[in-house]
Amino acid sequence: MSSHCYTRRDFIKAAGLGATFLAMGGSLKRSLGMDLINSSIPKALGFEAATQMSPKKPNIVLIMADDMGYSDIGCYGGEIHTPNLDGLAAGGLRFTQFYNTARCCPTRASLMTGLYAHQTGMGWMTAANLDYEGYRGDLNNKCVTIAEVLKQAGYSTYMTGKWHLTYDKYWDGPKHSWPRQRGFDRFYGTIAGGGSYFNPNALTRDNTRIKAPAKGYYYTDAISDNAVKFITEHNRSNGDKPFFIYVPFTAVHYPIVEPQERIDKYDGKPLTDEQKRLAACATHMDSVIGQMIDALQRTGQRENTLIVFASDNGAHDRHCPSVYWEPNRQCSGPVRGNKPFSG
Ligand SMILES: [Ca+2]
Repeated sequence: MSSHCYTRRDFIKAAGLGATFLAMGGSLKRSLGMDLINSSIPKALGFEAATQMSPKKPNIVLIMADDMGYSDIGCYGGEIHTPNLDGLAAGGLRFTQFYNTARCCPTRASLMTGLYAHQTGMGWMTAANLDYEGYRGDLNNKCVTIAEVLKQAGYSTYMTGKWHLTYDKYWDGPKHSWPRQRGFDRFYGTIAGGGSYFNPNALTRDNTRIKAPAKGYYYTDAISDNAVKFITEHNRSNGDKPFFIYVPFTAVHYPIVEPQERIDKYDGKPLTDEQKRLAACATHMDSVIGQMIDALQRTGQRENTLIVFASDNGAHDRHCPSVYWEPNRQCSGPVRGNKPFSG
């Protein structure tokens, strides 16, 4: 577990400094002097190593959970078994503040564009077009996504998982706001929001609607399997290029239906049945994140890859068990904080 704690502002300053330094090929170091470059924060973020070891741009893996409170996972003190995320935290940085827009779609719009959600047309959810520019329920063409920007910087761009930035009536209609049209070279996942883990809504490969296999399918596994596939195939055919992969899971969004053997592993713990399902769902996600890390290791890309993990918003209050309930305060069981509505 990291012994350092940095604010978001520290991170942005250091990241900007490191990225700028990389882009300037060392001239910044000469012009700014050694002390600034050698401060502890850039070192902790790995930028010093990156600047000294390789001019190659780092790969970026952006993983996101859905409706998971930040203190659920082990490295933040949660009861849920998340050894792979704990391992990443032990070798990286944990942040103690995180700002989001409280619901899926606006948060994802801001994450993808760096803008206020209203500037992207996603002031609310994809469920409705309210006839205001800020509330179209559809990612507009006045913004660029991080995938579009990174493509211009020479990155291959991949996405597996939940998009949720396309107006719900466009699932089978115009594709202008689908991932392939917004900067991603390859896509596997759901255009829509949450749904069944066994038969997800609007399951799509690139621009083609597909059906989940009737048996043996589980969305969390499929998201990871396709991430591993993209990472492996990238290494085989585009290994000289850096890549960006965005992996937004639907775990632990309700309705949580986990294989019983995974739930049974929480028998004997002081958890309600619903908490056990949530815990099993999060542990399942953690285990397939481990498979993605293994793929990076196996292909020799682990050391040149920045891995970021976040949750899109606080936990949903339907997970609130009575044992944790405090009057006049919404609560999420082993989770602190929650979003006010579903999304
Ligand atoms: Ca969410």
